[in-house]
Amino acid sequence: ADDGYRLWLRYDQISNEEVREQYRSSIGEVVLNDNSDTFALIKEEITKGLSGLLGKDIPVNSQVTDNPSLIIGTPSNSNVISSLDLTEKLKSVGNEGFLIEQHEIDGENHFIIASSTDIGALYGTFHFLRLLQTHKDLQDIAIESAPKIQHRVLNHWDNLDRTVERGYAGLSLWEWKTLPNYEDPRYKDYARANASIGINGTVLNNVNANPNMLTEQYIKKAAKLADIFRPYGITVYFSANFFAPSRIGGLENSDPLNPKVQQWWKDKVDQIYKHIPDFGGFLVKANSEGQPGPQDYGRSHAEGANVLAEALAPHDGIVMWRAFVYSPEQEDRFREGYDEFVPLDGEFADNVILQVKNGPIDFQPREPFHPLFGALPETNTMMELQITQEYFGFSNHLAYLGPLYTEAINADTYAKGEGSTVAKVIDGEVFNYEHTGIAGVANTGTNRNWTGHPFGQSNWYAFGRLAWDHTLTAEEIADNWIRMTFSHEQDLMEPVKEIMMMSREAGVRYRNPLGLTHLYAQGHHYGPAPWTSELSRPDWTAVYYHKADEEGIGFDRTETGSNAIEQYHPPVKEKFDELEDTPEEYLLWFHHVSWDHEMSTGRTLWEELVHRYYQGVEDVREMQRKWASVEGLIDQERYDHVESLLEIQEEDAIWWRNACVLYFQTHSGKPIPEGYEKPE
Ligand code: GCW
Repeated sequence: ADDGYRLWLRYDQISNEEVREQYRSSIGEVVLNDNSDTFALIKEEITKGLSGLLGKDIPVNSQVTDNPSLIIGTPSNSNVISSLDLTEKLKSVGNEGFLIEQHEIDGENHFIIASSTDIGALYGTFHFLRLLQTHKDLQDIAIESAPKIQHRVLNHWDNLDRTVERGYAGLSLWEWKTLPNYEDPRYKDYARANASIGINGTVLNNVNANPNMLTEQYIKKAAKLADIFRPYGITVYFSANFFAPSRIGGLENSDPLNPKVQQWWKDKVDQIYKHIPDFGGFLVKANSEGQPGPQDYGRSHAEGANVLAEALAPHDGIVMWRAFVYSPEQEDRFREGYDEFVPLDGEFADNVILQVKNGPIDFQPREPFHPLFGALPETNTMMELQITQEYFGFSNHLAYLGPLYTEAINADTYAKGEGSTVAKVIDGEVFNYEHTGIAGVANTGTNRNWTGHPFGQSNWYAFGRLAWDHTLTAEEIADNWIRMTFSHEQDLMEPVKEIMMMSREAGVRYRNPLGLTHLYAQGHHYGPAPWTSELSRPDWTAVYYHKADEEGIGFDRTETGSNAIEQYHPPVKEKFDELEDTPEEYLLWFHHVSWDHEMSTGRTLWEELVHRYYQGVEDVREMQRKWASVEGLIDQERYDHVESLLEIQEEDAIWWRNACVLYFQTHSGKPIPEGYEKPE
């Protein structure tokens, strides 16, 4: 049975004989010295990978025999690597980067994977195996690879009782009750999967943080995980509850300006480093959705963050401070992150990184980029993406998020003129940030296949690949993932790639077309409830976001409305200011538009809205047809699983369409245009 546990690291024998033979004849042995924990893992991985893919055991030696060899090493553990003139190149790829090259040594052509560090060599090994898994030609290979972003971290919204906030793939992977004694083998598999895509950090617990995470008991448990993750290059971080000093430390308050509180954080951090010498630092959600923070004492976010930063600085730890703040009093939630944090630019300590969600609201199927990107020249700024599908049908729906991620990171902020993309902001290029980072809210859990939906794996994969190299396209990543996860057959590749590439837009169409947003049922965020108007907070209702009335629909964020567009640099601001210049995907994000407004298709806005909702359902049906065409080309287990989930997705798409169309019709008062089946 194939339950998908192996993720993209499958290493089944390459069925294309020509390709297999080429690899077999050019790799006669592996040469390495397994004198460190990481090199022991490299040996394990390459042995497993080559014997699987090539269908033949490849010997591992510590010196080159006369075979064509694959030499893996660093200048300090390999004579061959140190004898080649790689110093400059190795320097330029840095601490985590690597080189993959072919060299003639004593008349024989050998491959080398070289790095200045063990971890770099591990990344190079995974990259090399990926080349084989995707059947790349190795002749004259010359790869220099280095991550563009320093901190590539998963954020687990895992609670200490093992429930996972917005988790749809079972329980938390961390078995707190049996740690630190029992090492679930899955911990290692988790680390390996992350290392294979370049993820180098993990925040173990939910940002809605239980203060107990910072007690000695949990620190010791986490230390065990850190020990397992370390040789894979993965650093452990904790989410910290800002009131920990008073909640678990016995102090009177948690005021960041209270010297006792400051001392408490220093002692706490020292204690953590005793158990986890390479601890990464804290992630903090403060004064957001009921979480405590410095504002409870009249202090600013910077004053709060800096106390933690100061405690961490001597250990080279960092604080990832979230910018996800909004309050019910404000007229436009869109504006709040920017309004709150831009005045603090320059006040944060050097080892603080502000963690900003990709869009200004909350991980919606489509958002314009967050205006904080490009607005903080003096504050390290990292991006937070959501891998778990909170607003995308949980693990029931197929939604490949590669296109969402690339849309967000390739958006141009114009902060320093054209080409100041979000990618270049977060990789530090635009403002010369000292620390750079990208975070993904994990979609992993104890499900046999890790992510619930078999295609959920592709989002974890895409996040990691983009975190390493944001110049990759969503399509290239999908291509690699399909080859590694399913197979290389054209008849499978084509339709599956098409399904993936259309799936995100389909999800936008049947939920929130034309820039509508947040029409979800409150709380669970699965199904539609565009009619919600009376909740404990106005900014959690749907009517707050769509503002539909008899005249039209959409949120006016121009000068006549909340003027949120002023937060963007020109010409982005001008583009969103003018109804005619606003791309239709973003239309209702920025304008309240008449139902009769003529769209580029010649349809009225009302007709276009209806059309898109119907199109979304048709897209899902198209995905079903394409999936049906691959039956027999992959194992039946995964085929059936996806097929059943697509049935649910079709039903849900119809539910969304009908709910939204019928509800908006109560405002537009217009008939469903001819030719569409009647919603019920
Ligand atoms: O997306 C919203 C979620 C909350 C989450 C919050 C956040 C962890 O609905 O569940 O809390 O965002 O990002 O802090």
